[in-house]
Amino acid sequence: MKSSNISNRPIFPPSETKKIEFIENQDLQKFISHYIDLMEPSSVFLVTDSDEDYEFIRRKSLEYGEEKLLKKTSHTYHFDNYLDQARDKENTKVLTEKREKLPFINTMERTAGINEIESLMKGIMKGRTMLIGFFSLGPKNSPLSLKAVQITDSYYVMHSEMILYRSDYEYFIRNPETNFLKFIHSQGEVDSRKTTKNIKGRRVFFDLEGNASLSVNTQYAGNTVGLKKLAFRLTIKKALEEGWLSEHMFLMGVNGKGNRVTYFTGAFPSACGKTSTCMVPSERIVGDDLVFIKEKDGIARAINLEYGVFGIIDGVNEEDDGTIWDVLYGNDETIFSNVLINNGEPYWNGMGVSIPETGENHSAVWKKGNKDSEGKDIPASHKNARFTVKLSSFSGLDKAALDSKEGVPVEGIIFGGRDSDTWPPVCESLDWNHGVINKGASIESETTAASIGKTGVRTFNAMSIMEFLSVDLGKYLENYLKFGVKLKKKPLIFAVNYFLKENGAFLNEKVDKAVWLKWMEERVHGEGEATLTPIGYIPKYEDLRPLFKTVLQKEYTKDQYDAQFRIRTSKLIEKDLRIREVYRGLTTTPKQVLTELDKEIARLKELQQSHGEDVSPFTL
Ligand code: SPV
Ligand code: MN
Repeated sequence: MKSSNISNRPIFPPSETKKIEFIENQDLQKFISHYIDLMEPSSVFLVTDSDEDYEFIRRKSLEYGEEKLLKKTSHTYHFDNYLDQARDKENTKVLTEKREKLPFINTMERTAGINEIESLMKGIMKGRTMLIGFFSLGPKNSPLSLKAVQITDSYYVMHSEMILYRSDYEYFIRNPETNFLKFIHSQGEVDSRKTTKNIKGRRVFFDLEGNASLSVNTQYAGNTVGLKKLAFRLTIKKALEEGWLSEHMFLMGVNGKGNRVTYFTGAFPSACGKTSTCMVPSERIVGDDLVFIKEKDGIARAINLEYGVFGIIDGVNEEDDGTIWDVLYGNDETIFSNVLINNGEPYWNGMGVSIPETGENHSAVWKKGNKDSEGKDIPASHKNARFTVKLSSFSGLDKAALDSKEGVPVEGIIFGGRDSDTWPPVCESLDWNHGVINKGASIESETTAASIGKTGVRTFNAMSIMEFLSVDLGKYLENYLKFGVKLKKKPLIFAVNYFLKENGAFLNEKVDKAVWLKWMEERVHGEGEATLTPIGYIPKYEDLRPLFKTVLQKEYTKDQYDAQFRIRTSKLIEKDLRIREVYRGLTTTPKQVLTELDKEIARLKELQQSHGEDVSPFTL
């Protein structure tokens, strides 16, 4: 039955009528109808998987002015409003039935939330075209993937989504019963630069019940591109209900002995080395931000949900980030957002070349020394300026793993933090529970002087998921612990810390992570020795020295090893106590959490008594 009554509406041009008639999904028809009635667009455009539709969106974004061409015509740039440069925590809310209190989460009663945001959306698309995109979150035809529909009136948002995800209109035609995630977005009224005007009306709401996210009066991709962090809130809940993991993690292959490839996932808070780890030039990148991990036949298998990278550009320079640099200076399609534009070229802070003192940036026409309304210096590019590219632009891409329908087996999980005085550079947990609790659930990230005015302020960020959490943290951890029980072969869990300091100076170089990856890869295969400490296993000097030689052509000294791998007992006990305090305050904390933390504290105290405060790894 071709039952498309919505296609009779006058706002459907004949071309679009055909496209919608091919899809017989009743839920989809109702969904689209509802938002056409609410937002009152003057026209509708359905984005199929065709090259023509891709080109249409890209061209319209330029014509309308949300993006502009750079000198290299495969490159475009986009600005978000000066006040719309990042995720908006305050106006991001999870809608729950009875305004159920969820620790760490900004919740709101569902009906009130929907009424509030729908009243902001009323008639908001008048005179505009509603764009409707159909996507696969994960590889097409994979049992691990989910489907999603994005409604937006922003060509830039749709264009970004088409770079970052797989268009899958075909699937909706072939499977009329498909369940799908729903994303509804409007950028609202825009100014002459085509940036959102009504920032006060910005809202990002999650309707977990309705499997939907609604966002309005914003353009920043983290608030608008549905399949990215909006879907994440919905899939965290789904994973909890169904017993798998939806995580804020990269996915990469590490090349080992012979032709062995070992897959790792990794969760790090932002600016802690996540992107640069999965893009270490000698290894294989699969994805840099979001994975699903599911159990099959006792093995944990992971897919990258994305097809592209929405990466931080600040500080990307040729020496430290050769892989990204090559992409940004290549010819592939790229959107630069919130960077400085001068004479058709993009510039950003920390790029390692001199930056022009004038141009156009997120504050409009810019000159060095310009101040904002609060009297603060406006930087050439925003700290959260980004690049949007397809993963296929990266030379180190593991294409087979990216497209794998079954996902790749996860053999190691890495948790990273930013700690000047606790965790050593790399450490293997004692077992699954110890890794989940004392590594993942204990991540802290130190703020830098630049962002807060005071260094060393540690922010608790379990699994680097706290800003995206949509479920009770205790239940989330319980699911993680239970997931391990299902596995015949549990991935080893590691913690890394690239930010250890002594007398104010970093103890490691950025490139050292390449060595830690090789060590972890060997450990997965039972190779290499390790020293048992109260916090887990650390590498032996004799194993690291040859690795530094072969991987980095560096001489690694005993003194360096000694300084980097000391067990700083008091600092570690203080950290465990801080984490213990957080979990003690939650009613749903699984009992293993406090037990595991207590056991580690006891082991550290014992070591402190026998070996003193600051313990050299050579004495263990
Ligand atoms: C992050 O900040 O973790 C990102 C970018 O990946 S955003 O889309 O804003 O979440
Ligand atoms: Mn992220």
